[in-house]
Amino acid sequence: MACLSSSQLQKFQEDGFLVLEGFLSADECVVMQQRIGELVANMDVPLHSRTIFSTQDEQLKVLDNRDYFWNSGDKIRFFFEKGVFDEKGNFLVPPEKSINKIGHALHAHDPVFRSVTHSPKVQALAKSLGLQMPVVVQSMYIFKQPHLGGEVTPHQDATFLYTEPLGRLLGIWIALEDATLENGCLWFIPGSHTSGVSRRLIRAPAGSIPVTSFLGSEPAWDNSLFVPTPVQRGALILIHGEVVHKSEQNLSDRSRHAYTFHLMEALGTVWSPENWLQPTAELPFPPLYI
Ligand code: AKG
Repeated sequence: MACLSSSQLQKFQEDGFLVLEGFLSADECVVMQQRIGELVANMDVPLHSRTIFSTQDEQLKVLDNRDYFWNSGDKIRFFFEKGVFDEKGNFLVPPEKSINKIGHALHAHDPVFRSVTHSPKVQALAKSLGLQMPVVVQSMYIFKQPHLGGEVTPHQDATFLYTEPLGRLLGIWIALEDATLENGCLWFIPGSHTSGVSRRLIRAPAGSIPVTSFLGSEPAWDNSLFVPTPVQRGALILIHGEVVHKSEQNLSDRSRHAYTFHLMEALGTVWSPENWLQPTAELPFPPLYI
């Protein structure tokens, strides 16, 4: 299952994404969801760090304590949906229904997510894609909460995780619950990964405000070009770093949990020193093959 056939490889090269249904079993999904339940039950986010993650008005809009987000690359941190706090930062909805995502180093610090990320199945998949020295650059658990889960506006992942040369970034997105048209499945523009990157998020030198800015702008993509990609629980979607994709708001009463992480082929690749996310002394990007 984890080894791609030549027709799957060809489809990935043509479309810039590929669905692998049944990559994980329902039981494997439940283990991750239960672990997230424990992390959320023990979550302690100080009032001043209650940070809203939204891609609605701009791709990355962080309110309140910006450092809480920008320094989360080597930590496990919690980010919230819009409208879940009162003006003092108290929860207006149950905390477990308020989280947009957890990021960005579950793969390094949590044993359950480390084990899935480095599992033999994922390693075999990376090998069949020809990756020689893949490293894990980040991970996220995305909740897409019922009624509250915000949209993720059209983007290319390399906008945020830029490499030279391009073409070295791969997203692995695993549905832990069925992802449907109603609860906010992913949508892709097939073949949109071949024309470079429209914009880049650049980290400003330390101490500067704003902390980041965009070079270039996201084109106004024609909505009719996007193809919905509903998948069942346990499906894995391979996402080329430059393919344009999005997900819509979840207006349904069912959540759409997903675990996602990004790999970079480190051989012959330069990770941009201007990326918001940088390897740190505490957490250099871990090799996938361990
Ligand atoms: C990303 O992580 O780049 C995504 O686009 C994920 C969007 C989603 O899970 O809704």
